[in-house]
Amino acid sequence: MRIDIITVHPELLDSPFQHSIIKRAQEKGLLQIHIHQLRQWAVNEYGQVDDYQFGGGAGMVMMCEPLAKAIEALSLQNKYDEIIFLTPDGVQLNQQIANTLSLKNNLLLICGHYKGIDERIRQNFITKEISIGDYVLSGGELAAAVLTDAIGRLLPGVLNDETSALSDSFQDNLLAPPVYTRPENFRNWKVPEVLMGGNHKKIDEWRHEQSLNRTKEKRPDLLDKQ
Ligand code: 6GU
Repeated sequence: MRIDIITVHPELLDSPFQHSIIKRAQEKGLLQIHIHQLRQWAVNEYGQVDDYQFGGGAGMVMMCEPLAKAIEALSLQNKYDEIIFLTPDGVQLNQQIANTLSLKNNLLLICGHYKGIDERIRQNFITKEISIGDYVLSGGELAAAVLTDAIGRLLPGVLNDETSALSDSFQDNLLAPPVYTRPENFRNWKVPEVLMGGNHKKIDEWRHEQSLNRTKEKRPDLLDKQ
């Protein structure tokens, strides 16, 4: 999969993709991430990409021309399955959306700033609008990093244990069960006995029950989606 990201703050995306699983995904050739500075397509030599909003009001709006040129230039090189605008008024990201997007080949992510982007870009280029939650961030970059991470780890071959993405919280609308590692006894806090017994049927049953209980307690809303 290839993910292109258009941003006015590429430095915000330097670190998130250079570590851990997403780093490995790129090293294995399973994921290519390309970050593009929107100012390459600025309207003047000062690098201007935003302007005052018509009708008045505080806050700048990202202009049509730089975004249109950026999207068109990149679209000549890659056939995008989706052109995604990260915005707090988009649909809220969940595991189902990440799963669906992980099946695509080419995604273009647009990070907004200031008051947002000119509505005509949304109407004429954007195919999906995604939010990462009901709170406002300074810009779309951190959301783009979240989305890229959520998608990247699902690509076949990225996780060492292929089954482990399937057992994540949310994959079946259940939270994951508790996990333990050595030592078996820490300050007299003990690991549940069933996990030490080696009876895999019992362990699976215990884990499922724990998942259900945990979901009932912390996220009962998920059970309605079963
Ligand atoms: Cl995608 N962008 C911004 N600026 N704020 C957000 C968001 C996105 N998702 C939640 N808050």
